Amino acid sequence: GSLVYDPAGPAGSLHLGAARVLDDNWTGTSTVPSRGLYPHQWSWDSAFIAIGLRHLSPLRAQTELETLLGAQWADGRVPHIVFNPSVPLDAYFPSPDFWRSSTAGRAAGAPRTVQTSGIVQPPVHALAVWLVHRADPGLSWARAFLPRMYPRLAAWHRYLLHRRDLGGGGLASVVHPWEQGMDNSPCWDAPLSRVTPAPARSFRRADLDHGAAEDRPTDLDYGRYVRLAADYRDGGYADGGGAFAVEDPAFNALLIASEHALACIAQELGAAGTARHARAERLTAALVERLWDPAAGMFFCRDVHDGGGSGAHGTERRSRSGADGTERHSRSSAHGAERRSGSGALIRERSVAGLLPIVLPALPRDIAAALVRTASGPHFGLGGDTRLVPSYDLAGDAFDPHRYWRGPAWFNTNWLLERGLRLHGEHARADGLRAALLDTAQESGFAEYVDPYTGEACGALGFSWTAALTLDLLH
Ligand code: 9YW
Repeated sequence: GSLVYDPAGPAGSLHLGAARVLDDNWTGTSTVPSRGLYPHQWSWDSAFIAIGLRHLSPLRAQTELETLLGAQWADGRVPHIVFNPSVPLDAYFPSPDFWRSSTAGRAAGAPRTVQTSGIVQPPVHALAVWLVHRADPGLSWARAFLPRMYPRLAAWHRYLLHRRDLGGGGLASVVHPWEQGMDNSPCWDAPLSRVTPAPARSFRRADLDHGAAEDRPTDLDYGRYVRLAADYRDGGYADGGGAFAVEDPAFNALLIASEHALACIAQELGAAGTARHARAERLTAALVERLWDPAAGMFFCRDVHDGGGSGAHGTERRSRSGADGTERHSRSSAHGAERRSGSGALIRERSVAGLLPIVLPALPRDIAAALVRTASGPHFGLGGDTRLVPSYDLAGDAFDPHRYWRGPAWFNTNWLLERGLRLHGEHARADGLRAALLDTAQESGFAEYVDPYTGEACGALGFSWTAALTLDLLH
């Protein structure tokens, strides 16, 4: 059944608990994802946070997004981290002295006054701006929120659709695993295997001061993340030359959902939104054309730089990492010939990212229905074996229920699934997922991620987007 808001009842205490997390994590101009682990402002976190904050304080929600978009680069990119200058450099790695945005990013138009990273995160921002506006249109108009945000959001989408169409098929590519937001997803194992790791002694991981090593990415993963980011920086953050380029279904679905939101914002501002809605529909068609796999009943990533070697003869797969971070490599050709269209090859790993296009209104009905079947089947267990949908295939070789994006369930991806199920008329499944999200948020202390079977808390507690999306589900 649905929870009825009652300040004295269990939903009321959940509401208060979520509000307290967001208050504790508020800095005055934005919200940190987690006090200990992530002490700066993160891009897609802020979008999800604003979506929940609008129910508590529309002013704070607007400010959150204004702070983030205030750090936008002149080329349109919205950086994945905006650094808080009062936090010590060694509190988080990679720190501002690694990214060197104001010097290395000068040609790309990095801001002079604020330090940021040089990579991006999924573009949930136009959707967030639209939802925040709708929560209090009076305040929004009084502060000219939409007129100020619209040109920035339009430039952000322009950057992604023009500078990041590295595959030439109309979709945006990510150039680093951190950009897609699911840092150590098994989807990246094959494309990352071509990257020479930076030596472990050349950097110090601050994340291990806060999180259990067996719940986090391995040192080998980090070496490759550092190499890719350093090469991008040393090339002045120019796009097109990097070793890693992947078209991801979640990143692109969020871009398309945001393009629909941008159409609504344009209409609200008195312009015609039709061209943007039409573009979102064309992008939905491109997503299906390039990333949909009918046999698997889900979307896969496309490895733009896979020249065919591993694709034709089997993809390199990495088996579950041991607690000590050791890895074994094996070749597998179980899936046979790769389907190709244009550049690159599909990465046949089942990630929750491949279900998230369910948020798209223009998705063909048969594809939406297939996604619901896949989510409810043995690989993801929605409404069956799992409490919440895992980040990665329950039956996959690399599945690990506690290691970050290699199996645990996350609240943002489950919140997106809940929205998508509702959008496509799957109300009973959406209600079940909503109830499971609320219970798990409460029991886990607003954990960063949880064991998908048991709901056991992993990572940081008092995590901002978990609290924010809980609030959104309560309203
Ligand atoms: C890191 C802040 C970020 C999220 C990412 C998540 C993690 C940062 O935390 O990345 O240091 O690994 O993977 O999605 O935005 O919450």
